[in-house]
Amino acid sequence: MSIQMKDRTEKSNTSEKKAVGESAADLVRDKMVVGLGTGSTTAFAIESLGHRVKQGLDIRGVPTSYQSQMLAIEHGIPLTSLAQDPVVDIAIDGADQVDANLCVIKGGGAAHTNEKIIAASARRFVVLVDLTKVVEVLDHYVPLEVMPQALELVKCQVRELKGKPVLRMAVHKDGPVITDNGNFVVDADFGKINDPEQLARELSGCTGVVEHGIFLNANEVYVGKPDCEIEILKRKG
Ligand code: A5P
Repeated sequence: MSIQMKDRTEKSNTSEKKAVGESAADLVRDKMVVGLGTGSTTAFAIESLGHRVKQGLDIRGVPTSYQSQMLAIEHGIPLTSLAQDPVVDIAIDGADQVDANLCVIKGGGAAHTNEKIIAASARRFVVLVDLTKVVEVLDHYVPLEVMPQALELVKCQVRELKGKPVLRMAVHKDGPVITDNGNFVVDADFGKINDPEQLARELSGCTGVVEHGIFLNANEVYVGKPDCEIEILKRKG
């Protein structure tokens, strides 16, 4: 089992994820266009939104992945796209790690490019995590969605930035993970990331990287605690 898979399977914290998922769903109002994130935490928000839709809530969801598209269909949430609704009222999504300045690392589920497009199209971007994902200094690997033909070039550029690149391998498929957009994922370990803004700029400048997993535009982070209380971290200023 790769390190990445271990991270995703060992930390489940289901009750905290459910609590933040349900409270994020409560932020949604009638007529809103809602960005539907990817992952096990947002799945609870989608399920909860589905219950409210059955009770009459009138919303349209913009899915960030096949996973969220399928879940939304399963729970009866009407879907739309950025082509039809280019402005999203609220995007709700999970994360792999968050710091106190609301810098976020995403992409553990290989969906960060579509997640970033939808978060950037949103008036309000709400991130959902459990307490284990909140840190002083980010040190999670940074997922990079990479054009397949640029794999070796991207690995070289990551090494020049003092990172250790690993091609993410699939679990129930031979060979690499292929994203919903048909690309590879390289997980880049930079150790402690003291300046996420700078690293984000540098990764954006790497040829062949479609998108990196550092998100700097979260408006709020909902943190689920073990007692199922929720702390809301808000962007300062
Ligand atoms: C998908 O690529 C990711 O950005 C997820 O949103 C992130 O990994 C959080 O997933 P969990 O809620 O399953 O921990």
